[in-house]
Amino acid sequence: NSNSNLPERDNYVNNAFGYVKNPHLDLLSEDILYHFDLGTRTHDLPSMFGDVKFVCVGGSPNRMKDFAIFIQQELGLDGDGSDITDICAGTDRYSMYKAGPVLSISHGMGIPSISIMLHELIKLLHHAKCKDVTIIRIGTSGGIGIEPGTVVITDIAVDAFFRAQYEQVILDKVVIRNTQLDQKLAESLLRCSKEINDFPTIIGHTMCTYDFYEGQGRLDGALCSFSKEEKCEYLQKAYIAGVRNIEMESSVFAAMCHLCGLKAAVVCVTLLDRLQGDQITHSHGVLTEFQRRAQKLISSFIKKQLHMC
Ligand code: R2B
Ligand code: URA
Repeated sequence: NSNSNLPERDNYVNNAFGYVKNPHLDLLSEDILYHFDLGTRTHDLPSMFGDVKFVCVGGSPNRMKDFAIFIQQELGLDGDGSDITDICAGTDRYSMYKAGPVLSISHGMGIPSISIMLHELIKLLHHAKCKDVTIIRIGTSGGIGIEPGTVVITDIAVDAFFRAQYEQVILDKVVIRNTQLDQKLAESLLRCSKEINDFPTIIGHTMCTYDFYEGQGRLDGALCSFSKEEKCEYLQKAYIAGVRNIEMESSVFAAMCHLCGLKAAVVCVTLLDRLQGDQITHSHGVLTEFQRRAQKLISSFIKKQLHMC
């Protein structure tokens, strides 16, 4: 049906040449990673990033800086945190920090923002000749029917109709992409959390939406055309479909990592239970402690992978 506008399944050949799947890239004499303010002519990407084994991404620049400083301490690396500086300081689109084999990058909010970051990140890993990289999104989310502060490890990302797919518009076609995440990685992360035994952690489906308010069935946006009953009915349906949390990046993250052959996980803490309300009412201190939970889990996982514990 190549001439119709009906959705198509992806038909990428999984070529063996690393993470990028784009024959046109080889024709470029220089590749400028515009939103990172990095490039293949201006920067020695293999020497800057060749040792990267873990990439952690999250929405906020400050949170990703804190995470890099935390990882530097946890891994016992040299430095007191003052040497953790923004590699993308030449642009304020994204921030990037490196602590040994761990790269920590902000991606902003929503699918378009993370998608641009992932294109440039995957090319960066390719140019730097990185191998065996694990990528983890550490995020926040709204829970459904679970205690706020619970960490949800995503098995599959679903859309607003609870379908395990991501629709990418390419030229004038809708292409449907798989949003399955690495099952073994999700289970190792869950085991890690059970060992820490400090906060509740579960595996579940994550619903990825295009908006925080109407798109997540909130009654407290600037616009709302549905009743409280309709909202509750929708969230109950989501719960029955296996959805345990809602956020705004997991579907395209899962789809792109899957197509590029990157081992990927999504680990989000829930800031509230959407069956109880829409506003995030916990104090700043409580929310910060919640966000540290996912960071603790990832740090302990990385240490294990590096045979440090
Ligand atoms: C979680 O939190 C942000 C919205 O507050 C969004 O980036 C997401 O996925
Ligand atoms: N992030 C979201 O996308 N939704 C929430 O409810 C909380 C954080």
